[in-house]
Amino acid sequence: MDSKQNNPWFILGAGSVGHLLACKFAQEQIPSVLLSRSEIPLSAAESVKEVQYQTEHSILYQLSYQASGDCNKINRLLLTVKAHQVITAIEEVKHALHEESEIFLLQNGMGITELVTELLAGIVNPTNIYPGTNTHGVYLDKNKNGLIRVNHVGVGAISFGGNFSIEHVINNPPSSENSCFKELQNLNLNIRWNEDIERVLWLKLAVNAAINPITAVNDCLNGELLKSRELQLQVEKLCHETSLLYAQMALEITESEIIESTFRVIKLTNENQSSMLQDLKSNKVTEIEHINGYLLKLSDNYDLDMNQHRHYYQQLKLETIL
Ligand code: KPL
Repeated sequence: MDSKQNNPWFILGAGSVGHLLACKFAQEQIPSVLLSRSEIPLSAAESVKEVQYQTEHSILYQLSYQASGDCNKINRLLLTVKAHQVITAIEEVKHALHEESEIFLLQNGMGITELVTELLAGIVNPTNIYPGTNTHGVYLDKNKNGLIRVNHVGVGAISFGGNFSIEHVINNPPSSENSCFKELQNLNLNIRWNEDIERVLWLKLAVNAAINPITAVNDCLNGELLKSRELQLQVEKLCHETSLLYAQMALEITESEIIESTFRVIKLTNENQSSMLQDLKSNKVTEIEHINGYLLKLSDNYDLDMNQHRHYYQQLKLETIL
């Protein structure tokens, strides 16, 4: 085995984004392992599975899976679980992490960087924690043979940056020579380094806070938001409220930038089901608390009209109870 085989990328969170990354690693013949959240070692049949990657072409990849409890050393981790699963997910892999482990975060919503930095204090060097965000449109289903199918329906981008939750962060991509970041950039997923990742995350939060609840409540693909004037108005109203909040918080992100970014992501991912719609359809907890709920909590500090956010927040809370 060469050193690459001994140093795979681990992906914790075997949902649509986790599987997209695993397929792209397989395409580049870079070893990666999808971690299942389990104590018990996986059987041979569970450890390697054939998965169909679907764009305009269809390719079969053999992906590797391992139980998180069965993994004893993680050098490079991509955390792709949902925001509300971060605490338990970190608990499950903590034993395998060390000072030099490099951790790449891909959650919707804000506050995750601070949370992971705190959970891993004294275990992982905080400068090795890299917040990030994804705009690729991808969803999972099964093909006619029962294989997992990874539908990559919208080519977006992934941005990572330095850990802004700690002071004096050196905002450079991880380990320049022999860089694991360069390996990520080989994945053909438009993976970039961003000097101001915190701003990118705030902007993405605004985008998710408009696209996700509207598509979830109306049970529609992202692209439907362009086809109906009524839905477009809803998008604009949510973006407007978010911009009022950001102005109060002195974030330099304007309403027109939020609206422009939101419609750009809608166009890029027009055939996608938003992650909130996917969660709702499969009876999973949605990220509403970390997206619109998070904005609503922040707005309590100001005298602001956040009626649209409140409306969607309440609707989605209700949908999850029903
Ligand atoms: O982030 C997404 C999500 O669904 O959570 C987008 C980019 C909007 C794709 O649907």
